[in-house]
Amino acid sequence: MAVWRFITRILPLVLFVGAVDKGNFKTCDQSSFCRRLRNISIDNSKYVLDLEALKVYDNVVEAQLKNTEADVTFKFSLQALAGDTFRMQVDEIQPLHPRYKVEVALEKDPEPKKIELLDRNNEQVSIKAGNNKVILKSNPFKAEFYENDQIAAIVNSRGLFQIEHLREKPAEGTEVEGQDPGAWEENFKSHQDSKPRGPEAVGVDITFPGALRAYGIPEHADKFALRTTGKGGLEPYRLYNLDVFEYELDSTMAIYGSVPVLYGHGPEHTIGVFWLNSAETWVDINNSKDANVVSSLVNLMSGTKTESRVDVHFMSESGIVDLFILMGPTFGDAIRQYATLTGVAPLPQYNTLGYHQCRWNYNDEEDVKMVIENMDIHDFPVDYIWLDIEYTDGKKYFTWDPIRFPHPLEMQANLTKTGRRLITIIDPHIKRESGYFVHEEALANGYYIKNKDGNVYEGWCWPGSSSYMDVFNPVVQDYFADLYSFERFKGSSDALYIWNDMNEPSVFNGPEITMPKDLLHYGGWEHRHLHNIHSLYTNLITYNGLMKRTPNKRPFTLTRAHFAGTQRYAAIWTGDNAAEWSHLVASIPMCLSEAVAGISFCGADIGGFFHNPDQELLLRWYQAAAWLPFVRAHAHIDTKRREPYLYSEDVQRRIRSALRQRYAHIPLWYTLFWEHSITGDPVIRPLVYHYPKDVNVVDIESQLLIGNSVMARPVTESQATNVNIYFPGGPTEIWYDIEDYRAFTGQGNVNLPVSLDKVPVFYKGGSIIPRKDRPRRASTLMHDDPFTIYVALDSNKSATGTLYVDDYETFGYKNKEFLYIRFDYKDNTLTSTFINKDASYPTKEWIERVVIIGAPKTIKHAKLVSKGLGTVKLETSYINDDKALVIRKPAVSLRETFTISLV
Ligand code: NBV
Repeated sequence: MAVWRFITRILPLVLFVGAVDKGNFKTCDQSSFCRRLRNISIDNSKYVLDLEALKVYDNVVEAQLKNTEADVTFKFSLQALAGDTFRMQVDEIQPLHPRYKVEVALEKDPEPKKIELLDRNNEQVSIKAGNNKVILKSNPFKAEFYENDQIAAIVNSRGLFQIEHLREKPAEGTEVEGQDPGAWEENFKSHQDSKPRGPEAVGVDITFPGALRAYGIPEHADKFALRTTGKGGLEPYRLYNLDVFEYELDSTMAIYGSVPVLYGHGPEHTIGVFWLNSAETWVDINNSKDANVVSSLVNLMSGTKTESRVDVHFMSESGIVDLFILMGPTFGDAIRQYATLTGVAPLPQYNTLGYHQCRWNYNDEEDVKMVIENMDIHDFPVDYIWLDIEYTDGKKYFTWDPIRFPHPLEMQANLTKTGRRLITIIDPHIKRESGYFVHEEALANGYYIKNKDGNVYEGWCWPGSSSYMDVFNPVVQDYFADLYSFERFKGSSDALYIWNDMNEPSVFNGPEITMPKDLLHYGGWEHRHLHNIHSLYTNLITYNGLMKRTPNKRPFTLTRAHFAGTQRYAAIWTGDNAAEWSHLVASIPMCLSEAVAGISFCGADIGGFFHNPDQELLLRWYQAAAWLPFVRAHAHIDTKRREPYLYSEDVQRRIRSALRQRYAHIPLWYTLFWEHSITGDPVIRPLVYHYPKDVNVVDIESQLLIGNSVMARPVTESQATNVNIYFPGGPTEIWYDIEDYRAFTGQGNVNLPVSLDKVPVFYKGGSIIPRKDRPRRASTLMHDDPFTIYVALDSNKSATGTLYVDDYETFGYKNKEFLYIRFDYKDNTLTSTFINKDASYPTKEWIERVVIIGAPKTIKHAKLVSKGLGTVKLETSYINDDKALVIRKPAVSLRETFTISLV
């Protein structure tokens, strides 16, 4: 019976290949709380801040906030935090039930900052913290945030603030005037949500005066710049971690991840808001540029020029109001302020930045061996091979299929011999099968999530009937983490890392393919309160498990679902995309949105997960993916095999060259990941990040910056013969094509011809880029390889850059075992210095070559001076029509500082 149900009801759903079935997912109008909050009338706020009793302490302002309509009083606090951030919280004074406060997303308790009272009267109170000022207005309540006396953000500007107090359920049959029919019970398709606590939604609106665009709130398969939503128009952006089969592009629908941070950006400043809430959330955006035609006409006729602004409205089903205002003033500052709160990605192993070969599924040990052998025969670099769900014994995680994978340890040892590693999938559903040790232990110890009636919850997923560990329970967290130990996960070795899929969590027969909201978790919380942080706990557990298993190796986990703070534990990918050009296009804005939301380690399935890409699409996908942080090819079980060696010589050559470009630049990626781990700076960046005053870049999402030195404009159009590229930075900025060193000077659009071999990528004049140009089969075999240092000169004939090296896999760097080097080029001389003078690492790496792009044309030779080598004359020669000068064999070790002067 169960099998029959699976075949008839669930399988078609899962293997459904076509457009997304939108009917499986709610619209705002089908969700009672979204309906309620979206219906609040504008400019009619009922909230009043009691200024009389307001108290200003060292770091916090405390007051009471009254909903005058409902006659309920709340506690309000505004805290100033280190790093130009404010935190506004509103909670009930004595709630009927406690309201959920998200803790796990924050890395640590934020550090407070001193507040100064500037002024107070009956209508408003002004305070100051650093360069920022806040004016709290009483009636109606508003909070205005000023950055250096310039208005930057206004909370409750349009009066949409709301916190629904918890209340007793009205007796059966009592009509409550104006109450939404779904307030105490809600149905969606065949699912009923019992909503025992009734209405408990929270919402807030924020206006960014002067802003041109808003960015952030991933994950959506949408544009990088957020679009205007609104009644009768686009649905609000939804944040609710969901497994959406064949998700639709250009859509505000929720998909796998939810990161509730958003930036209002204008030429004057970029201000962020982080809405810390783990419940289902919807966000309306209103950009003044999209104001209706009538108001534009009125403005035109009356000659008034309304200032640009962006209004946003966050609406969540439950929780407290917990809003951080990141005062910038630059985009970089705001992102760093966000990183101070939610943390950064720890330095990954070098090899994780290489190429990952995945497919659902590699069939058996022989298949794995053959794939790697073929990659070697055809000279494709690869660092990781991945196993999807079929490696398990009947979808029982932490086991191996005894027929297809009888010798997992031997398989891993063989991979390690060639410098490769393995990644296996671990999903959160646990097969309910007697004799399966994980299920038996979880059942016996009460580790599973419960139904609303207190019994163990059963859902349907890959293994059929499944239950799910309550990852919110600290005891379960320890237990689950321990499953990653060698003793528990038999057949695993330290060459094995983890892929956490389906952790939204995906439940095939649940409402919206996830868990019912009234399930019960540890501490009595309903699933509705925590849904969006479920995956964060699964990742934390995996991270802790791998750390415990192999304490001196940096863990690697890939996760599908994610939330604010995921970057501390895992990399992400954009889930089940499709083999279509439009999905290739979307991979760039999707990863850029994640990067500004703190999650830089992002990539998309190369080739597209569903369907079969043609050769051109596959090739262009490799070329584009080589310039995103995480590079993995992956494909659905029903697709044709598509390992790169299966294609024509021409396609192979081009894919090989794309992957070699990637491998050559891993030192740059690795240095950027190091810098991210120190500063929080994103590894990839939209143009607007570095060129905030240039209004031409606010919508550019086909180009991206890797750090501040490389700009890529992957070809994502079919049969392209040319592409349009915008060169930012003004008339003196120079961008050099990285292949032929052609210089593009001055700001503006250029139409560049492209062949199938061409990937338009540019070094910014003024940058120094470290590369390893010797091709190898895996990045682990490149550890000792020498560097080529590319110096791309700016209009002043100078440049600067950094390089970070260490043992590339352990935590030795925490004991100062690394070299962090700065290169400066000025007055025809390249100099290296150590940034961290107290750090050292006995590296064998050395400098094999220096390429100076845009060098003067009159150089005869070069002279190296270092302590170890003394003074050495070096040969030079010009290449590419004298566009660059090569300095041959400086042969200086990275361990010593040096100067090389052109003579
Ligand atoms: O485990 C199978 C797949 C996996 O290959 C894919 O990458 C995930 O996003 N998984 C989803 C389950 C279902 C796919 C229809």
